Amino acid sequence: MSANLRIDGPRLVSRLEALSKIGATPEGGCRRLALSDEDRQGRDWLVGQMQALGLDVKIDAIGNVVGILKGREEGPAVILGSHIDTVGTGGRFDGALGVIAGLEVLAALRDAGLQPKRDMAVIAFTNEEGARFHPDMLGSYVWAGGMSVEAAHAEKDAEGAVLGTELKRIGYHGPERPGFLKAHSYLELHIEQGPVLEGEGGGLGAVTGIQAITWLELTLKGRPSHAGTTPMAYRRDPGLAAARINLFANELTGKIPGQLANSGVIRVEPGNVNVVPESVIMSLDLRNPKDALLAEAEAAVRAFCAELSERDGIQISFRDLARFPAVEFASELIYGVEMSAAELGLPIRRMISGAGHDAQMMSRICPTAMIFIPSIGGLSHNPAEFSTDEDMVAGANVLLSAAWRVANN
Ligand code: HGY
Ligand code: MN
Ligand code: MN
Repeated sequence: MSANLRIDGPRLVSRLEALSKIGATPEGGCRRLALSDEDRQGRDWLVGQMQALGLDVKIDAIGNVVGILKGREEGPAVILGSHIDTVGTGGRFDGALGVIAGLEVLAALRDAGLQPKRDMAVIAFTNEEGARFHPDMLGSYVWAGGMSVEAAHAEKDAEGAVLGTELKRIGYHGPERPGFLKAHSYLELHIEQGPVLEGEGGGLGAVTGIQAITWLELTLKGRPSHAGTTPMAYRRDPGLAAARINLFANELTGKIPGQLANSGVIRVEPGNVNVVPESVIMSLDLRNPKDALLAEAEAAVRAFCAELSERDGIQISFRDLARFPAVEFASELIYGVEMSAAELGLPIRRMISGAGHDAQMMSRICPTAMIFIPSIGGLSHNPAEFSTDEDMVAGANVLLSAAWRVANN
């Protein structure tokens, strides 16, 4: 990379602030659930930024927003990206940083009058969070050929809204085929979302891969009855069963190395104080760096549920919401990220990602790597999520350097 090529730090920070205003929450975070009006506003803003930069803007059939900078030669593109949708209690940085930094890399090249050998692009993938529609990383999963557009369009949210209908409603059912732009490589800048980097006094992360993830939806059916007159022995209480399952999954995390588990969704019907519930719908988010150990944890949960169902007379059914194996990133790209950090005099250390990312999908179709910056307090999926301007600029400069290298090799 020409030695003094850098991103424009104030422009990066001001673009992030501008996007943060869209779907801003009173607690200081962002709420841009996938395909919501706030997501549409964010997309509209991004398309405007891409057009102002002179990028060739394309929208595909799952709503991925792509801005392309033509290279000198025809061929696969170096793709930068992430997502702009958030969870319900989202922060300002998760996803947004990677899209804004990708935009900034292309702007910096434009400012310097540099045209890469290869095409380069920045993508905002649809529904990375999976907070509204399942699975998570849906837009990049479809882009990578893991799920058909038809199946993705048929997905419904908890209120029964259909993904394809919502996509058309917000005007982002685009004409391009997902994956229309052949990928030479993919790089993603993201906040760490955990406490590791900050705990080590800061510095960047050269991400070597992402752990395996399984999301299950359990439907528990019991028998609604009066909370005051029904003797305990006569009750078939799915609310109690849900609590037992949640506790069982939690206890597994102390028995299976690296195992994580939580239940983020618990919907009780009819949800009246004085009714022993009729049914409960609950989620289980199970993760482990090792596929085999995650499979062991899931098998243990299923066996526990079978026993509980038999003993307590509760019907239990399962539905997969997401199921993605652990991935390892491309060693040559990881090394390139480390080299770029070294050239810039920035400390960096290797680590895997606890969170899922679009890079998990892109690594199915091209060499992929990620760069992390520290999350203050290790917080994310929380309005108080915070990273410093200095770390954002450092991460974006490493992204620029690593991307420029692969766009010209
Ligand atoms: O759930 C995840 O790991 C990501 O934030 N979608
Ligand atoms: Mn993210
Ligand atoms: Mn997230």
